[in-house]
Amino acid sequence: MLQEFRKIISFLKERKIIKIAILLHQNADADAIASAMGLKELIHHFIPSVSIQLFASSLNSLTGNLCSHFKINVYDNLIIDDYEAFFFCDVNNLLQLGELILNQEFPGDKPFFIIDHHSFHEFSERADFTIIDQSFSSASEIISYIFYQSGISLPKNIATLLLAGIMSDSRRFLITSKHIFEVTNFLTKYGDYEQALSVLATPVSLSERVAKIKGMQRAILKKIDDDLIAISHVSSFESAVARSLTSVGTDLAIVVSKQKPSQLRISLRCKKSFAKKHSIDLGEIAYQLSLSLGGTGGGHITAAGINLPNIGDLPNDIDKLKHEVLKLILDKVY
Ligand SMILES: [Mn+2]
Repeated sequence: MLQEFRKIISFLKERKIIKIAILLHQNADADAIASAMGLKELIHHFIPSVSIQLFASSLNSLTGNLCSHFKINVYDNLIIDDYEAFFFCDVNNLLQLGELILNQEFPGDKPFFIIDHHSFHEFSERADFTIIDQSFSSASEIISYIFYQSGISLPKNIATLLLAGIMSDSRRFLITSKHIFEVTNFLTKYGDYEQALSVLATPVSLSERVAKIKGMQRAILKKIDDDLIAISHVSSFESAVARSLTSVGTDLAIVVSKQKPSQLRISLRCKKSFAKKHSIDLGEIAYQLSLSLGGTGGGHITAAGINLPNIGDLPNDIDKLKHEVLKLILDKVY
């Protein structure tokens, strides 16, 4: 990996390239930003005179905080003519760039490189050099591994960012890889682990917290054999409430949200073990129910939602409504 990176550096030096743009996927996440900042630092280590800028068509809400915390500038107005070479970081195709390239010819006659951990895309065959390895849990881990292999020391903020990138994409080490622990250990020599954890914590609004607590208080529990099922109602944040109910131990959580004048949203969450035990797919159940109730619905195996523009024949009284919805869903499960 270090060897491949050295090839890129030699290439940049030979061509006397001094203006580089690092391109990130739309809705850039913590891994995208962190790996790009790490890459920038790495390139600067070998070629101090080069100027490097980060581009993403949009940031996700968490990354906004991350950028202001670490004073990182990410631009959304890329002019290809202004740069001599491009790095794709945490992304390996043009589609994921969103509107960054829009109506511009890419890359023209300019070189570009890809550093990524996502599955293969044929676009990457066009790159001058690639470092693409799906066995790494994040692009941040790839960049950190190059630092680790080369023994280059890291500034504190870069090491902390890379820690945050690794923790974010690995879902706090739920998804691991061959090098993740040695690389993390290496980064903690320079960075601040506690700070990396805290920048990843998303602040939860007061209204969401209130909705969660009310949702818990109003939950009606039903025990069927060893299964614990809960149904509750809130006026908003129904999916967050359903998630909270499963996180405290409910196997299946159903949360209804009645909207004015007669709209109804239903959020469903269940434990993986519950879906497996009953061979169910909540997305499929939501879809089926939405067809019979006259709305839209769908989702995944353990998380789904139903949206009814009109409550129709369902009871208006909230308690009766909850019982009716519970019955409809349980009929699909048992
Ligand atoms: Mn990533």
